Amino acid sequence: MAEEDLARGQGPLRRSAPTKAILSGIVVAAIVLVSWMGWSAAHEGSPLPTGTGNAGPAYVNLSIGHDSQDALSPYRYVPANFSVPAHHLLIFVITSHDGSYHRGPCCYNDSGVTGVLGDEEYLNGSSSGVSAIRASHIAHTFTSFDVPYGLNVPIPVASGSVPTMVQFSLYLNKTGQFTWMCVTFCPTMMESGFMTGTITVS
Ligand SMILES: [Cu+2]
Repeated sequence: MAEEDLARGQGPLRRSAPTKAILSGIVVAAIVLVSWMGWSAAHEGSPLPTGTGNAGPAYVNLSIGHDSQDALSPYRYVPANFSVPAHHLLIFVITSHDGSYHRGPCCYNDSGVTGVLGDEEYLNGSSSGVSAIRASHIAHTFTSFDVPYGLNVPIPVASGSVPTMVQFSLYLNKTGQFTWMCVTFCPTMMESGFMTGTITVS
């Protein structure tokens, strides 16, 4: 066999090493990518109702009475269970369509805004906050005795067909699962998935 043929014959063998290295590299990269995607999915938890990227504040949009066809809708937060990032400015926006007053003879002072930045809530896009809602104007509350600093945000009664929009901000810096609830005597008070649920902070 001519030297040239030998060289040609060995050619593919000589080229196989870098080809294998490239293929191995591609396989390793694919495994790393797939693993990373799996890890990301596993660490995402339930998605926020809406949110921004990690750089900005995270928005949590909750609504009450969102479905006019559902008789229990005025007595249900949607979603009731959700996840938020820890160590992040959280901006909650609760839109309530419930026009009825439910406070009743509740044992808890649900009028004051506590446990949120400035201890104030902002109504209907106003830039001035309020620190309490008159008891006779409360439809529901968003309350947690469970989060590190306690939390109480009264949701005023909506007027007619115009929903009430309540905005407040806070940080939740302890990870884990925390229970929130509505402490007014509304028809589904303390019912899981309606007027109580879980905030997962991770
Ligand atoms: Cu309620």
